[in-house]
Amino acid sequence: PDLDHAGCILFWGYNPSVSRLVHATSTVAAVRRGARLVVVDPRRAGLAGRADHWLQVRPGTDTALALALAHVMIDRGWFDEGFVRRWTNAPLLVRSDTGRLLRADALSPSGDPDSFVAWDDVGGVPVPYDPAVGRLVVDESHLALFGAREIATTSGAVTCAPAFELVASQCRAMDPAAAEAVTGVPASAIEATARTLWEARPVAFYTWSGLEQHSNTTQMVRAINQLYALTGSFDVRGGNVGFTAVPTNPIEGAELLPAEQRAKAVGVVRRPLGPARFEFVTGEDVFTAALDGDPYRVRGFVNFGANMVMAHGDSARGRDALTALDFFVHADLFMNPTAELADIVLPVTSAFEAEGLKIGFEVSEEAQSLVQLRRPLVPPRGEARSDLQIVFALATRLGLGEHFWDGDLDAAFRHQLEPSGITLDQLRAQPAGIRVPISTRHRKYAETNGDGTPRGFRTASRKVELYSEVLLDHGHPPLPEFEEPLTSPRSRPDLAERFPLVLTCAKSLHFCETQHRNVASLRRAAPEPQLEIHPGTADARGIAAGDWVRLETPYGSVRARARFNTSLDPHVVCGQHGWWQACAEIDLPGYAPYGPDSANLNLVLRQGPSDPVSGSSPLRASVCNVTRLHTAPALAQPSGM
Ligand SMILES: Nc1nc2c(c(=O)[nH]1)N[C@H]1C(S)=C(S)[C@@H](COP(=O)(O)OP(=O)(O)OC[C@H]3O[C@@H](n4cnc5c(=O)[nH]c(N)nc54)[C@H](O)[C@@H]3O)O[C@H]1N2
Ligand SMILES: Nc1nc2c(c(=O)[nH]1)N[C@H]1C(S)=C(S)[C@@H](COP(=O)(O)OP(=O)(O)OC[C@H]3O[C@@H](n4cnc5c(=O)[nH]c(N)nc54)[C@H](O)[C@@H]3O)O[C@H]1N2
Ligand SMILES: [Mo]
Repeated sequence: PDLDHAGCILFWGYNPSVSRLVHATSTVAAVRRGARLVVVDPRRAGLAGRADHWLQVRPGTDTALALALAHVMIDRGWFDEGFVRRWTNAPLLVRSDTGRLLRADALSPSGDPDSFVAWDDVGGVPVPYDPAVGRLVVDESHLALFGAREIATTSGAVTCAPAFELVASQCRAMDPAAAEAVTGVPASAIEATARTLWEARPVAFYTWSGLEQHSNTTQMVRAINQLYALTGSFDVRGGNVGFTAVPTNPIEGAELLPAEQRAKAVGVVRRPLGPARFEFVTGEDVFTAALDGDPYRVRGFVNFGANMVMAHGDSARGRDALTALDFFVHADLFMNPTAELADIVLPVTSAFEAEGLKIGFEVSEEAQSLVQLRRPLVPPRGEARSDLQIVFALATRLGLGEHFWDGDLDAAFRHQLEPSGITLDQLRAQPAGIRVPISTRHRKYAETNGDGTPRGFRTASRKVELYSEVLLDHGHPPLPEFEEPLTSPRSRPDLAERFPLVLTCAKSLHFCETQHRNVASLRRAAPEPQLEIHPGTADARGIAAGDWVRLETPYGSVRARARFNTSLDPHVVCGQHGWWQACAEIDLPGYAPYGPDSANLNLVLRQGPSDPVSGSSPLRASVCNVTRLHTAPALAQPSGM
């Protein structure tokens, strides 16, 4: 998000006041200069208090809200028609018989099977769109966006409609009144927000964890991106901009992985469009592979600092999965509950004990131009080595030295930096970093390739695919549609009586994820795990502010201290994950990762039912209940960590 130039900032499931202060600072400055701010969050957290519109959405129902906003914008004509016609697949015709996009070879035997078809409203004829050329033969302003037509195909008449007609009717079904019933956000607030998004363009938006941990995350994020496409703000100044990167040599080695190895990625069969496509695996798929041998038994695991059992849903299953491995190596700074399960623990240096090269800092053009080689501030302790040193040493011993500069880290850095024009020696001499002049280019999709065709987007149609044939072909809805979160009281009426509340979670200001509870200065500020709860909800359960409570889900219970939050919906509570570590210095206890006295939120959450496209786990919209804990908790003693 180009916050410095945005007319309107939209934060959706993102609280930079906790998670990314540089974004929060820029946003406050933007608001001061008159930018509008929209925050979508079940909690009135951070900048929500300063927002023009704070939309208090019920956890996991964000798709409905995005569809309703899009409906208002389409209905009022508040959308960037030029962008939608020219750069999205909105005008391309969709066949009502198959749901697929109409191809030119359906119109005549000589038609190109790779060309799509739009309807020319001026000429009254179908016109082909060849993605290889990237332009139509008629001006885009002639194309129909609405309505349905009988199109004569080689196999008879087929009713076809422009993709945008289908988008519009899908959104119409979730008008503000319908969305209010689903999300809890008043229809009037939806109308007013749609107006702001349109009138205060360009819109810069950001989403993060609030939307990542749901059973319907993919469609949710698609719905928001669809809304964003309507604003036409993509890659314009003040919108979401692909800032130019300092030129470097690629070092990922993606080309070294042969296709037959890629095909073995755990999860690629179940979710071919998901993370496995990019050589990532989900925790759920790793645990299933290790425990059930599906798709094959994972036997070995090398883990650089992921606290798997604490960070993923179903911690006990995570422990079983890691225990089932033949060989498990974990590299970390601390003996966390995951490291405890490893055969070998490799001690790593902290960021302050090793050199770190960072090329570009993402958040703005200025930040992107900075290259820094941060020097170690203190020498490493004991046998600790940096992650890179460990990787390079392992690779060399495995006979892969030729791909790792024979273990020479400096040589690797030099290679990476070469196109930047900056040398390693210059960086070592200037630890504050060196700026490489870069200039931001906007609307790069409209630039021309060497062959004269427009660059467009990296999709089959080279357009923003509002209507996704790729998803359709994989058995998913081609347009974003609302699905109730699969673990909520509404989707699980069988559980709703015992577990009437919705549990979500958020990051802690003081700690990063499962870390840092051992740091006295931080732990003093946040000594115990907290559960945010509405005072009325607490009162009905005999809970006073600061009481220890038992948070129950169908899978068990964990403890936390009640913290009252009057701005919460009375049906929603918000927990914190990551509590296990003790702080010996100020004598504050640790908490068992498993068992009845645990404070580990992920012990009582599950990895499924996960998002069918991405595999995202439903950690943020779970049925739960809260009761008062009457007995003093028996806590683990502070250990030396
Ligand atoms: N201090 C600190 N900073 C961090 C981290 C940390 O642990 N501590 N972690 C880092 C990491 S790894 C990440 S990924 C980022 C994440 O950064 P953020 O995305 O900002 O993290 P969260 O606070 O988890 O979630 C953001 C907001 O989403 C809201 N939310 C919860 N459920 C829903 C929902 O269903 N819909 C919507 N719209 N909102 C919802 C929460 O109330 C919260 O205010 O932060 C990074 N920065
Ligand atoms: N319920 C619930 N679960 C969540 C989340 C949530 O919001 N709610 N958030 C999710 C998110 S967004 C994320 S990113 C994950 C985070 O989960 P993890 O990836 O496990 O992240 P951390 O707990 O920050 O760090 C794990 C370990 O890394 C070690 N470490 C720190 N620095 C280094 C280093 O330089 N090298 C090495 N090798 N190790 C290091 C730390 O000591 C720590 O033990 O958790 C996820 N789990
Ligand atoms: Mo994260």
